[in-house]
Amino acid sequence: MVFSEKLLQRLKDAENVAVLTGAGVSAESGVPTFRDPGGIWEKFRPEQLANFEAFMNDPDFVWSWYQHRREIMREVKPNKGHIALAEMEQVFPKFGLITQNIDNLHFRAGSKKIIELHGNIERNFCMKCRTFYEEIDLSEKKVLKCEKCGGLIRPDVVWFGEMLPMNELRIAEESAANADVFFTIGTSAEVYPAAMLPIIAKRAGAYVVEINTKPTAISAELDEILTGKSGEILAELITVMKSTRNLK
Ligand code: BJW
Ligand code: ZN
Repeated sequence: MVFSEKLLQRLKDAENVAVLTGAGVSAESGVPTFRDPGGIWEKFRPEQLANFEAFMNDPDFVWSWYQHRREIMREVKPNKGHIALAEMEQVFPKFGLITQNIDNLHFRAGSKKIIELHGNIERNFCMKCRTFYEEIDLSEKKVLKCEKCGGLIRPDVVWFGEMLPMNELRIAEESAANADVFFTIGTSAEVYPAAMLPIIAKRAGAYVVEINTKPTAISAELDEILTGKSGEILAELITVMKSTRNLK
């Protein structure tokens, strides 16, 4: 992969780098994406499962779908892309890793500061008394009831029509607005407000780079498009970043 002179210069000078990741970053680990063929949503539209009404209509069905995804996520490992992003945190004085993913793979790759916009699949809470439950037993195929109050337990993820965690969204918007270079990686940029972040960065003067296997809803608005698998591109990019900044 050839990186442009402009990108290399921007990275050499950058103090502040921010990254938005989506499901594509975990694809090379074996986690299905949402909107690609063979993805999680192929049989069901996102709105059919990842929303409050779907859960209330058939909690066991939606719960078993999350259990299935937990099974996949616990079996897979971080890939070269997650590892390169964890290393990038050490390269730049200010680095913001913003993820839409709920799969814990950035954490497992060693990233320390992660802004999780859509929650985390390993956290669950009672909808009635908000007691939190972690490390759910994967053999529980039927929705769990709270030990304290009998309320339904749901995953601590953000469904359609729900607000994103306010603090995380504020930090993400600030990181985007302050970035010298902003990467949007492995996301179709179809889901808002996350898809606004690269645009916020662009309007505030950042050099905005997309890494994806194919064009997205916002490609035309960005500065540079790197087409290919994010694990491969990020592994090359971190090597170049370290050498341009004289790091080992
Ligand atoms: C690779 C690769 C490789 C593959 N290497 N790349 C403004 C305008 C229009 C609508 C709205 C708006 N503001 C809000 C809305 C409504 C809605 C929305 O955005 N709808 C759109 C669909 C139009 N947003 C919301 O409801 C949000 N809440 C909100 O805004 O609250 C305020 C509000 C409330 C009520 C009314 C109005 C406002 C909440 C959104 C929550 C999204 N939740 C999900 C589920 C999380 C839990 C779970 O996982 O079960 O989050 S949906 C799903 O999509 C998940 C993802 O994080 C999210 C984004 O998907 P992502 O990561 O981009 O994956 P894919 O599959 O789409 O793309 C993968 C990409 O990777 C592809 O491009 C591939 O090419 C690429 N790829 N292999 C590199 N190896
Ligand atoms: Zn409870």
